[in-house]
Amino acid sequence: MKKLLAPLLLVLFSQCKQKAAPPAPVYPVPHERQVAWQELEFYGFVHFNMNTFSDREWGFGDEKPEQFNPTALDARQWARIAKEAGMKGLIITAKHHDGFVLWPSAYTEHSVKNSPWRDGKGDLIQEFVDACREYGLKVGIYYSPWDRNHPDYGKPEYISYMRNQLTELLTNYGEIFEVWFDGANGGTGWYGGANEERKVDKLTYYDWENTHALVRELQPNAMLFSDAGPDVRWVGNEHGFAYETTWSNLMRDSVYAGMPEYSEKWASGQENGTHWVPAESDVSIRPGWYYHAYEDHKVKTLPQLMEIFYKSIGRNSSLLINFPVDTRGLIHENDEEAILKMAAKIKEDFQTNLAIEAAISSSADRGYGYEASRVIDGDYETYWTLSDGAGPKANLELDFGKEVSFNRLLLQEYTPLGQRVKAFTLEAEINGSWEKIASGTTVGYKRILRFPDVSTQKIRIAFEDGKDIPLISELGIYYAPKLLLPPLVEREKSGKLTLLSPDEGLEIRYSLDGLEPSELYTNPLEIQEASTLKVISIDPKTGENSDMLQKELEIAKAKWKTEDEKAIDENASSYATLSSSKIQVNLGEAVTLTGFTYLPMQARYPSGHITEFAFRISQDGKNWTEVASGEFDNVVNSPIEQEIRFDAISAKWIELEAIKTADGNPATLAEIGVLTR
Ligand code: FUL
Repeated sequence: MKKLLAPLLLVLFSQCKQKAAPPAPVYPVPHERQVAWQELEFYGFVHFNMNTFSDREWGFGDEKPEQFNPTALDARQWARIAKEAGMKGLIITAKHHDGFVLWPSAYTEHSVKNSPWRDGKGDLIQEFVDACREYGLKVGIYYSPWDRNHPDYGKPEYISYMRNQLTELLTNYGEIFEVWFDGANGGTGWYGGANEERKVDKLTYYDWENTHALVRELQPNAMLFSDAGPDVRWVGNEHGFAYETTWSNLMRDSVYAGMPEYSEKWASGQENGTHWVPAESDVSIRPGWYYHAYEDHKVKTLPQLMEIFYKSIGRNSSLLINFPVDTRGLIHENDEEAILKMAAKIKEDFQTNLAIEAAISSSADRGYGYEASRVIDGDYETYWTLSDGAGPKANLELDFGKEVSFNRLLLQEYTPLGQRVKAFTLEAEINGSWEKIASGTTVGYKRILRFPDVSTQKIRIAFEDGKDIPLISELGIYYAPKLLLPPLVEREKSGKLTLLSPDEGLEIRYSLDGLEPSELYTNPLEIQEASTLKVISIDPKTGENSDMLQKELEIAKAKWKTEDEKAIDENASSYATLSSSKIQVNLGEAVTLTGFTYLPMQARYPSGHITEFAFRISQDGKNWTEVASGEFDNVVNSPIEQEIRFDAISAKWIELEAIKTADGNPATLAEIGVLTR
């Protein structure tokens, strides 16, 4: 009898508990395809095309198909890495500004079909699609509207060419999740041999309305990307950073791809934007979008990648990280290592949602089906909200039942009914009173706040302002373990040494005498002598420490003088141009030298790398003795600090002469230094 009663009661009970109708939307709201896309959050870019082989970022359009010749291309390697990194899709540069196409298009000869790769029988889009499907990744296509190769670029005929190619791409390769139209339009190009500048009216030339309509017809679920949307918009920078306040709403009719002032005025979205056009943050894992061997040492570090994660996905944006696939046709080992470290750290930071174990209550709710507990049920489709007309203000309160420590708050709005929240605050109950811990403005699809560790039993999230009643789908409270990496070391010309912690709340210990790093670092140090720095970061909570970093510090450059201070300012990003092919430095006193160092220019587009040199010393700045000469072998591909040693000799002056530079341009130099040990 008892057995029957329970289910019966449950049925009766649930019948009296009717779920009220959902609130009315706050417009604009996303289209279904946008809702599905938003859940992807993280996907990858593959920049691989003619530029990979011409070693350029923007090829001129006069390259030859024969140049396209990867030696070990394996799209499955790209897909495997993307999958392991937690990405949900990949977007490939089917055609970049130089016009070369990765598939055997019927409409051009400037294609893989005339390249030596796979004897001209290859179809890289097909290989890419097959690899993505095998790994369960969505497929996206980047197609550059600007074409520096095509003779008709700038004329109406080119628009037909572009649409023909889009038709090939969007009919022959199955489902495409995003079509990426670049806003870059430079002007000059080869244009079938015309070698001239061609300007187009970016607003009207591409007849976007009909070009978009074609994409819609062929791929109704594909998201259309450009600065202006219509489905997803550019975030306005190539750092991978969205904004503290990021609206998915956009004044769409006021923007167009490639327009001036887009980044400053429009990119963060507008509270009263007329259309739903969420942001996508794109960034390359290296400085360049395309592969250049000289950037092998410039792959983004884990702290940089985590900063990108928190400032994109954590700020109501999707994240698109680019792999510049190398000339072999593979993602470089350094890039793979970096992205997998990032994936592991994201996993670690969001391992355990402490909110799930908490008792949750709210200042008000809309009744059955919309209670506070909906924010911790792990189901995005259910949400906590208020009665109609209740306004934007309300609180959620969590009682963990015991003291817990955390440093991350994650919130998600139920965006299918519009983005609403304009201001919220996280408070913790400390010694019986509520203290403000952190606050934010917009939430949107996902918002993550980072703050120093807090230990408490109770927290409150106060929604303070919004466009209407808040609809909160999910809430997470996490303890992200410290980024236990060695501190960053910064030196100034004066000798001042600053050690920077890779994360909040870490302790730094160091030594300058070659012994174990035991001294607690509190303030910058003044280091004049050559010394061996050993340094570690320690998490005082766990007692764990990072790997140790050892760095040989040279004598400070405080007394040094030269004609262009940028060569001795200890700043790798500044550089001096050597007008007379020489640089002379007065060391201010006699120093026993055992060698010198040369850091090549570190800019994104460097010039004047020194490949042949002579190095001289002097006691008076007049009479010079040559102590070394030779080559910097691999300085173009690997512009890292070069060290040249010679027999110990005392000097008051040094001189470096550039006998030859890699590109014949005047020699440049980020930094010159000496070795004294
Ligand atoms: C930019 C292009 O000019 C770059 O080469 C790259 O493709 C990047 C994703 O978009 O606008």
